[in-house]
Amino acid sequence: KPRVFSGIQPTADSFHLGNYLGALREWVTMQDTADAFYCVVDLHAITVAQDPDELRRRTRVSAAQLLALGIDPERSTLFVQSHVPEHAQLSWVLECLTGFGEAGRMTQFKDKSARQEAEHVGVGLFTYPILQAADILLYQTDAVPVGEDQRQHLELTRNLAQRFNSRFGPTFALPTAHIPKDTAKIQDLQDPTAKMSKSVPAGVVELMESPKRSAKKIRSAVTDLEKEIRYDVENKAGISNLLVIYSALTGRSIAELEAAYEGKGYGDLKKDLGEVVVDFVTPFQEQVQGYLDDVAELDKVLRKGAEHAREVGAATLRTVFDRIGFLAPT
Ligand code: AQP
Repeated sequence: KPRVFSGIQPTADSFHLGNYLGALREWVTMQDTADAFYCVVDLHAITVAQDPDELRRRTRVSAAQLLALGIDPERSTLFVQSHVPEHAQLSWVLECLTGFGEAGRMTQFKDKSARQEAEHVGVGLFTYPILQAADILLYQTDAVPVGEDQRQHLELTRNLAQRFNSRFGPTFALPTAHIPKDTAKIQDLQDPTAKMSKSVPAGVVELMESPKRSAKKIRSAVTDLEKEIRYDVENKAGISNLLVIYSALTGRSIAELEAAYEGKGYGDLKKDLGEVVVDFVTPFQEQVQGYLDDVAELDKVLRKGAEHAREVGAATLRTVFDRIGFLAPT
């Protein structure tokens, strides 16, 4: 079975539709065919300031959302990143192999650091993609289900793996990005030329917010001045984004939706899509609450996941330490 790894940050009270359609939906599907490792990446979360109690709470809320979306801890390894110290240990080794200029070319760092005052930009935000490479390489990962925004980080991961392998001998599997064809980048509802992102929360549909609110956000999504419901990203970014979301949530093709809405107005499309979203999030939220009602069981699932992840990760790290010449502890 191929090995799959991916992670998500516990930095909000809710995942959003972009996270779900760009990545998490694939996580669930890939469990069937792969040996999957899925991680709530709390080490990544602290690259920007976090309130400790909130971070703890959001880590559990994140895990509960993953379970409610269908991650099955009997088939996949679900765990919290800080429970497996090997992530940080491998990250240090990889940092020492990364060029300063190479790290500086990461566009996500440029975007995220530009949004903050220079003195508040931590070194961790800069080295974040290297920790991400460590996350992936630690498990000898073959495929990484992520959204389009992670493509560059995956390239860095592959470069670091190749560099290590050629300098110290074959050690890491070379991972490929598994980016969905149709939903790689869900756009913001208020600015359909920008990625739906929790950092710029104008037009973000959160899976945990009140379903009514989600429907309202969809009804007030920015569209264009024409009338025709047609997929055309160049000229009709807003409508195209809504069609992508609609199609992904219902399994109806975009062509089928275009035909079904011929002669109808944007208002009809938005109202119907709002209902589709409500029907999706309502049972989801009930399930999340169910998992949060039994925190002891949730923590047990995460503990078991971390135990298994540590076994696999520690084996890789031992090889790495040996290859680079660290004296084995006796
Ligand atoms: N808009 C999106 N479309 C498709 N995929 C997306 N992802 C995020 N936004 C979109 C994918 O979700 C996964 C988890 O991402 P993360 O934990 O790194 O969260 P994030 O990237 O921090 O989420 P945001 O909302 O985009 O936050 P900021 O603005 O902080 O970067 C990843 O696989 C990601 O590709």
